[in-house]
Amino acid sequence: MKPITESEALFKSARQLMPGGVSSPVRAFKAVGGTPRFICRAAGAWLEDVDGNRYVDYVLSYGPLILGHAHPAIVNALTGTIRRGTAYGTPTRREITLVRLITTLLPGMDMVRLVNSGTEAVMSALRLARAWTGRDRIIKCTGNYHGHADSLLVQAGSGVATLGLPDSPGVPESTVKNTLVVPYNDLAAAEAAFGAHRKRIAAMIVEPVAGNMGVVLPQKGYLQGLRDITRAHDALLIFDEVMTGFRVHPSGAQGLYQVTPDLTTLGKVIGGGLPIGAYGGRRDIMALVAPSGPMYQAGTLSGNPLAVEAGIVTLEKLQEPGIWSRIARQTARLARGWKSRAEAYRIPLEVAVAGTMFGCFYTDQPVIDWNTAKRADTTRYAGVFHALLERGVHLAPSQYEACFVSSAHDDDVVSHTLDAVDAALADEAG
Ligand code: KE4
Repeated sequence: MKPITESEALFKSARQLMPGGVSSPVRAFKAVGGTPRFICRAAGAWLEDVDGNRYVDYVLSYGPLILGHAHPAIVNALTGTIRRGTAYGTPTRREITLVRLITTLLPGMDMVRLVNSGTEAVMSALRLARAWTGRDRIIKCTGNYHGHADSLLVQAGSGVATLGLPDSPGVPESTVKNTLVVPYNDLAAAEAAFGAHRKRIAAMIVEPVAGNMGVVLPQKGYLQGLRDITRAHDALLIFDEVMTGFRVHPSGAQGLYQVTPDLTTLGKVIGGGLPIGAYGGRRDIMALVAPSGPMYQAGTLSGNPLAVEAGIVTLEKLQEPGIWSRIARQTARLARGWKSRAEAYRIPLEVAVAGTMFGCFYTDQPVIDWNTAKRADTTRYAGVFHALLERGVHLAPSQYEACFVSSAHDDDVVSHTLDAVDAALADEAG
């Protein structure tokens, strides 16, 4: 590794101009310490920083780049598209193509509205659920992250149903008084919440595979249980598949677990690395969305030609025989290799694999929710993070994120990674 003098200098300048020197908090390395690498180019599975160091990338912009960085098909498509303009503020043919792909691939989506981020998709889906049911309250799970909309910045609470307390200054108590919080993977708590707030709950929103407390899989029957409970209480079930969509399965978590939500939110992969989000679901519910119905939601750059084109190319490529399953196989190989090397060094490690994403917890306890996730050894996570960074492997700078794999992560890249993991764990074992 070359000295990271340029990244250090740029980080110093950036902190003068941007809060924490970054455009999104997790990138500032606060959870792991040290200096974030300023990246200047990327291709395939590889990043290059401003000091000329190269890294195999498992962040992939926190999920979107399932085909790897600068995939030629995306670069070519965008080069052609940009010559025809960047945004028209009008309907376009290609929005129909992208939305038709999404509705074909995801069982729960008959109709879709494109927006510009996952946060916007979730905000809109919750407003729609409230409009449809005429109810105000929503339920979310501790440790689930659904973007930074005020009413969802609530991590407080555990146990049964706890009326949310704001988790960020600037979020008025009045905004979160209708947000209930229950533990993930706890059907009894969800049932109790519905019982305690009968007929006042519009929806429960859940990450069907949790990817924002590390990767935590739904226990057997959990998602179907939520489907049954929400239906029994005339509330909507919302799957937040911003991260899991096309990552955990070619048809999302709803395809993998065969549980169909009323509404789904998407982002990341469907934009192929450009800003995008989407919400959608049952046709009768989506008919409420303006201008076909009274529920208002709008966006200047929603459905813009560039993000739509990158999304179409990504989703179409993922349909090519064998592509998605090959990424999943490489993901499984990485997870197996990581686990076996940790065992060899007697380092307690729990690894969760979900299709083309995986997560590592340095703990000897099963991780099923936020309470068990936060028991993992984050100091060890930070140690391994830096040991790998020094060896040219770039993970998310927080235990509470996921690792993502792409079609560009071939056998050589995975072998390079596992060699680095072996050395990093040897360091950790001391
Ligand atoms: P965006 O507004 O960041 O596009 O999406 C918000 C969102 C909604 N739902 C889920 C399940 C998500 O994972 C996200 C965003 N994920 C984070 C990664 N943990 C984005 C990275 C970041 O915040 O910088």
